[in-house]
Amino acid sequence: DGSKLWLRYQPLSAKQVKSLSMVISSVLIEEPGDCTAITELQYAWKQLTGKELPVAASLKDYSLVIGTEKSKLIQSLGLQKELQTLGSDGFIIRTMKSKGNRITVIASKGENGLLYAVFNLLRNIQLYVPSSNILRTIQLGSSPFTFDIKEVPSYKIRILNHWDNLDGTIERGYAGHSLWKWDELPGKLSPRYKEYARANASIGINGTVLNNVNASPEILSNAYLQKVKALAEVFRPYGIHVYLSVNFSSPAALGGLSTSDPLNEGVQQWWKDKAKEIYGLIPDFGGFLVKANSEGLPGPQDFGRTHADGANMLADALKPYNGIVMWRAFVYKSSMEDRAGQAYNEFTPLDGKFRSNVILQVKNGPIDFQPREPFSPLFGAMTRTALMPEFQITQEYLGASNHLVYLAPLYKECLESDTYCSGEGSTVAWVTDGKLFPHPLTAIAGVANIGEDANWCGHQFAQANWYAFGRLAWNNELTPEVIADEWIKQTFNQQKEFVEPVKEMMLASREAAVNYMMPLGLHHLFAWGHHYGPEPWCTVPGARADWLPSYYHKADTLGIGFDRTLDTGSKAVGQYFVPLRNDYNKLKTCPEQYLLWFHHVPWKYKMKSGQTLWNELCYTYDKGVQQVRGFQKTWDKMESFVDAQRFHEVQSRLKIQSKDAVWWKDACLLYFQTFSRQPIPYDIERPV
Ligand code: GCW
Repeated sequence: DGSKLWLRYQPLSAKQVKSLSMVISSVLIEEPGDCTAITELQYAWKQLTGKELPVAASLKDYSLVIGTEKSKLIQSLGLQKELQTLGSDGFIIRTMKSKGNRITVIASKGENGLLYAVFNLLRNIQLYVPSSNILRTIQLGSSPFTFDIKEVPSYKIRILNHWDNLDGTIERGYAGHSLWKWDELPGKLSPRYKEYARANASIGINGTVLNNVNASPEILSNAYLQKVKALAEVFRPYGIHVYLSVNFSSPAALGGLSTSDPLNEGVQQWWKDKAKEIYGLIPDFGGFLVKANSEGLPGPQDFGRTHADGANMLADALKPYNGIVMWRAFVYKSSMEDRAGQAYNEFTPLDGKFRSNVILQVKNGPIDFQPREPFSPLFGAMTRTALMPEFQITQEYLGASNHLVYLAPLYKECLESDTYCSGEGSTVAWVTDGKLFPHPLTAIAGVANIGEDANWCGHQFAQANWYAFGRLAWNNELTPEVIADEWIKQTFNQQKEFVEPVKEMMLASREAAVNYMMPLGLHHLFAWGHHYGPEPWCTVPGARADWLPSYYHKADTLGIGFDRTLDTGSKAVGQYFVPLRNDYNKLKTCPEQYLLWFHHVPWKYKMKSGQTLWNELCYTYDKGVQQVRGFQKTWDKMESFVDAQRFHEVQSRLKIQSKDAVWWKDACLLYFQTFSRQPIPYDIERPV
């Protein structure tokens, strides 16, 4: 079953255990003594080899030496200076010689680093321990089966955002109800809390926002803070800090004040008192996440103040305790202004006005977690403000937990996008991870896809998206290929006949979803409210225009697409740096994957393939359908490699996905055909 996620530690073969014992045969730990890293190491070792790893009293051949910079042994190995460069979470795993002994050293500055190192070591052992007697070099070392690993995470804060409500439901959650049993807390602790913390620590996640950004003021009541404290205590040994989403009107709604104006002294004091109360209970509390003046939520603008006024007031309250504010830039109003350009227009004038413990949390694209969007132009545009990317792991716009869509390619596409803000090479990754602008804060957030389903994420393959987010947050240079490979091998098995086709399927799956849902830059063709299926024709009397698909596709008899160009359109393209601005602005140079995002294009426009736009749309939708049928065939062949439960679960969901893909194709093509007035080519699977 899927409950163990990627932490299955399947037993190594006798040969593998033998080769491993030629590298590590005992463990020696001086400082910090008892710690989660050691518990995890021993647990996994037993699973992998069938035996405990003997604890040595002194250094000998094949010792695994573990310690922080405080350890005398680590100091005697001359690693101290190097450890200073690793920050609190970084680590070294290195094979060395000491007094004639061949040893492996795991060292870090703080205890969290050791935890990440142990999980790294265990991953390497599982993925690369040679199955023959011939010892091999793993990672970067030069002698046989040598470790020479030094890692420092890309982002200081690697955080999940749970959109979990206090009544146990999850906004956009597709894996059952919330893991957090608010009614049982703080008295009763579900065993899954610890499992959750372990899983996160194993991929380097070090923070979690427990509650929905559409936040209930109640979360800050003392009764709830006691519950939060109980969770924080379970998470602490795994290096996970707890954060909360807060409602900006809490002083009025919860505290009974007459206002929540951030410049009001009573309001400021209320937040200061609240911070004191929180830190009295949870000394390592991380801070607040705030959705303000967005989708009807309260915020500083209700009082004629700016986002900076609001964020800074909270930041000042948290500052004495080293807490931070993650202030979301996901704002848009029902107005004549193009929604895609609104966040940029609202936030860029505030650049430089935020406190140093404020970070702006920016969704990867300018609209809303669509199957494909260009990156948000805010990245690179605010050089004096710390910015963090927000990705969605839960598949609100990607088939919920019915569709197999591996999201590492989507995350990576954004991180790798060149903003050109400081010339070529100014990628979103570099803009946000501190390489280009030295902000004291760096962070990255993922909206969690976790619920109380036995397999945690609804779809077995949705676990890969949680895994991929964590791995990219740790190292934004990893490739989707490497991450998929790691995940498949740990979650299923290492047989090449399984790993290769399944990896190929995963890597193709995001593009397939784009193809059958909204190719060529189309966006937001989703059904009203639930965002699962297609409804490009949707009309709702009295509804906001920007909540209807017609706002985004703008199909008419002349063509289709949103004109965001400088001359005839909304001008939102002007928010990108040169050369993107010019490239996107011109029909001829705009990448076709963003064509209908930036342009209203005639149906008969000639695409690079030589096809008309209309035909290209038809072929691309059809391609998406055929890709999913291909995934079904691939998976069917995997039956003998997987346990029956997981095999059937995935198989049945792929059936739904392929039916849905046809539904998307037929719905969109038949609807758009009423405008294009062109025939659907005979060589595609035609609507029935
Ligand atoms: O797109 C919207 C989602 C909302 C969500 C919002 C946000 C939490 O449909 O459900 O609210 O994004 O990110 O704040």
